[in-house]
Amino acid sequence: MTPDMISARATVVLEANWRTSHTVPAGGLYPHQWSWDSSFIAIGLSLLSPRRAGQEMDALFAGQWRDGRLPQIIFDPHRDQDYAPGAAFWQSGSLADAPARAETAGFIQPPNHAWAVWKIHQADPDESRRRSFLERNYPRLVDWHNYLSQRRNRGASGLASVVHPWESGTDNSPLWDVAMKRVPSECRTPLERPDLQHADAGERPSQKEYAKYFWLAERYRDHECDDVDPEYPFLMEDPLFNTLWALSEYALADIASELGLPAAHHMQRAQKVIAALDELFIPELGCYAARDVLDGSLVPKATINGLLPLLLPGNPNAEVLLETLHGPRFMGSGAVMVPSYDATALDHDPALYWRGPAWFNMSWMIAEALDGLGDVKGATSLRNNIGFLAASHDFPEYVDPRTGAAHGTRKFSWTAALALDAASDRSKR
Ligand code: 9WN
Repeated sequence: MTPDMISARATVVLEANWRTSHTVPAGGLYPHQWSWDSSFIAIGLSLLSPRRAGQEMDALFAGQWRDGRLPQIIFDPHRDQDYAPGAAFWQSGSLADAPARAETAGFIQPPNHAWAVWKIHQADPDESRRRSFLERNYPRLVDWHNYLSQRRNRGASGLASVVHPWESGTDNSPLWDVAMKRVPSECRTPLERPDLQHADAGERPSQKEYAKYFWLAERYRDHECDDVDPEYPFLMEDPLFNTLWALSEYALADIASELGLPAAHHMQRAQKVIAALDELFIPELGCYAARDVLDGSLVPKATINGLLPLLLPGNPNAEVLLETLHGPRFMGSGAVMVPSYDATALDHDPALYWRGPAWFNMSWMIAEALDGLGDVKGATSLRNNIGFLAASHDFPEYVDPRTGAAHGTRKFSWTAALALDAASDRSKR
């Protein structure tokens, strides 16, 4: 399949998933706007139309809260029956810090936004300047990062904590299993699963997991999403979430410099996050772990989250991470894209969501990391697989890492956007 064919097919998906001002991740399964999806999507859109990439980010920031948080989901009021929990569950309008003109979730997602904004600017700096793209987004991004450092430093380590598996973007990753054991499953909200109309139950989190997801969401909402609940049972420091924060903080330094503003404080914050991340590295595991803030324990499971600190420039652990990436637990398992979880683990399941399958955003980020490390051949080979597998299987949500068989929903927007990017030469990287 030629790059032109991949781009043409991906463009059709992105057009179909566009809704006036933003892109839905998938028309059936995910009918609203999701936070970190929009960053990946906007990176792809910037190749088609910088104007549309700008609109995507504007629509997202229209949902930003007064406390700076950028919510996980901005709801489309016309589709509230089609996804759970929705706007009726969150009732964000009743919370003082929530925006008046948008209904949103109270949770957040990984902060890849400043990183994306800087990439979009770099794709066409003249167009970006004409549209004041950086001027508009810089203050919003600063508020967002301030929320992370002021409200989410729950473990006082300098890292941001996630308060729900959904906030990690890797919902049922084995990293959260032990902490989820202390979360009750007696939620009060009826357990509706509209998701199961669009994806096989065997490829989605279980009913028991959902009951716990809802219980946590109720608890967070009923505490006014205030991030100070002393009895809250789930606080985790995720290596991927914090890697993206550090990268985004570096991007804020670039954006500030471009705008002629002071940038040193952004560099310092990035370095602080990176120094704190070092405490999550387990040499014997060959990658980073997640930390349970409530008891300080590290979760020694090899996941894609733990490999992605490879993206951090000058990471002193890069050699060990590369060995793990190329070893039998990940690419050395005969994989065509990077598994989300250790392929040798007894509970690895190549079809079950974040417990084995390969996701396009993750492999795309690994390709970015390999580029950064000078492994152009490795990055190109991964990008070729991303483009081919995406376009030949109707842009699936995730694939079996070894066979490439498609799973989850189809016509998934970030798969299309990142396949588009992978198929482009992006000025020869
Ligand atoms: C909950 C939208 C989102 C992605 C996440 C992915 C999945 C939602 C769900 O879909 O999560 O946020 O209902 O399963 O795990 O990364 O942002 O595409």
